[in-house]
Amino acid sequence: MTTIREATYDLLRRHGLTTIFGNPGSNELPFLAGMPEDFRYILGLHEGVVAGMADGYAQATRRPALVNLHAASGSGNAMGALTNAWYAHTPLVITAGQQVRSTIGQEVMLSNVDAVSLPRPLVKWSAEPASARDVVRTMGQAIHTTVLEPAGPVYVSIPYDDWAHETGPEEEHLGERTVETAGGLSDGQLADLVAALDAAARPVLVLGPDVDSAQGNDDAVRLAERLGAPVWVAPSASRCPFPTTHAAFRGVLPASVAGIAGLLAGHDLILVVGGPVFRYHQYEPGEYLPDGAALLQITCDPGEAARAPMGRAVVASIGPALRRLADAVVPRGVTVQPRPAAPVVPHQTDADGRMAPEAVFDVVNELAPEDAIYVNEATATVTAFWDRIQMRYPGSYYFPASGGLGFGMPAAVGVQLAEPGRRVIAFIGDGSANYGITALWTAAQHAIPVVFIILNNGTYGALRGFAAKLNALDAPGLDVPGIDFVSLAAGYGVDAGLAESVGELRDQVAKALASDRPTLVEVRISTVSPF
Ligand code: TZD
Ligand code: CA
Repeated sequence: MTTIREATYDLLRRHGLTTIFGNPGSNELPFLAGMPEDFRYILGLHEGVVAGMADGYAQATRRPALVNLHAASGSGNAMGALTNAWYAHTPLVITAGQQVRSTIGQEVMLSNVDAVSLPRPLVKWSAEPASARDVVRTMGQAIHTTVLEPAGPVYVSIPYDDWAHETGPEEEHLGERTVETAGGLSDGQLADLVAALDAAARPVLVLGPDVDSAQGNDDAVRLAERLGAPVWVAPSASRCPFPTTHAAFRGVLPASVAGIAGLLAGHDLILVVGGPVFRYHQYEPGEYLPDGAALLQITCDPGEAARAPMGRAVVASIGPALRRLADAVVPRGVTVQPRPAAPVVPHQTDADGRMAPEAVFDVVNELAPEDAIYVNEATATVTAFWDRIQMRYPGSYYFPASGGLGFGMPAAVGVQLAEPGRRVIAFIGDGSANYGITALWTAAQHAIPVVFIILNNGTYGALRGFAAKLNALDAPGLDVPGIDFVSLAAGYGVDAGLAESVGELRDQVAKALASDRPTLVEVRISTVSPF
């Protein structure tokens, strides 16, 4: 006899979903009891951290990840993290234990009342199987739905008395199913796009995060080189789609209407690939496009295509589209000159014992391996980061895709778990760190060797920048003094130290990179404007 529980594990195994990121409760125990030996369970101490670890893991593996949460309360704790997973197009199969079917209506303790509505609108699809005999098919539907383009989280609530039921003919063919997308450009669309690019006098590329998820980075380089076009990264960058060491790399566009139109002035064709048009943040109204410019967008997400305020959009799988465009455009034999080098900044502490963030990035860039992976959640210093940290390979950068804090520390753990052959270095602001601090414990327990660098300026630096812009400088709640991250790290079992000079920073980062355990380095930095 095969139970629904056994058949579900078998289905998960067939799809490679053998790592479970979770935080358990009573409703989940009947599924987890006797977990097969080829599965591993990664415990997170808060569901925001569980979802953030799974998000990092899924993005870095470019495969779906499995999450198991406790009913409504656990799911609720994960919701903030789902804002990031949703905008990152991260495939996550989130399961939540539900109370015994016959008792949900009584609203017994830890029942998930209206479970299907709970995670909306941050999931592509949510379900609670109508009977035990539909659990395995529903899980299959969840797995197929999460990866179909655009990928995104899905949610399944499962009453715990379902697991012990026997399977029957309903389950027989589920394991063999495959479901796939064939989202290519038609020949006519390709010819049209190529004609537009070839006809442009001064084209520019703007690349979004889905270029990196589709591993289209090399094709983006080829396309840029053949067109002789400069390359910008789309605003609010959550991944690095183009080598920052390439001469054509110009930086990350600012997240405002006026800022983007200003920087792209002079171009007659803006080709945006693998991202929304555009993920603006600070409200600086103005013309959406520079004078005389047309915009073409290629996105895998119909929602991104439909909601953009300008341009012609084509919905297609990013990898093949980029490859075919790069093959087809006429090489122009033009080489783009590199942008000016980042300004030199003194590498010393100021009178208050604070280091310039630029100096911290310089030291880490010098010591880190060339293929290091960066997770960034220090909000005011993002521009300095992109100016100074060199990233050459696909999968080198992760930032919260919707700006929801609490992603950085957990995602760093998930990415490092997915990429044991590369080192993950996480720059985390002293504000951001507190939303996901318990990820340190998981890193320590599994010896996941992330190098956490806490950039401590004692304040919500980005909000100070916004407060100045929004005439809100007297707003309360902008400072976070008095947090000792070295002690917090020690409390969760992570080796940690405070670097009080550039020399100490150098030593501690070198030591952290040599360690096979997680390490935290706290450094006091001066506050810079996020704009
Ligand atoms: N809560 C959550 C979950 N996400 C948010 N984005 C915010 C609050 C608001 N917020 C920002 O958008 S940036 C920021 C906050 C609180 C400050 C982060 O401070 P930090 O980094 O110390 O991590 P900086 O470099 O000092 O800005
Ligand atoms: Ca800060």
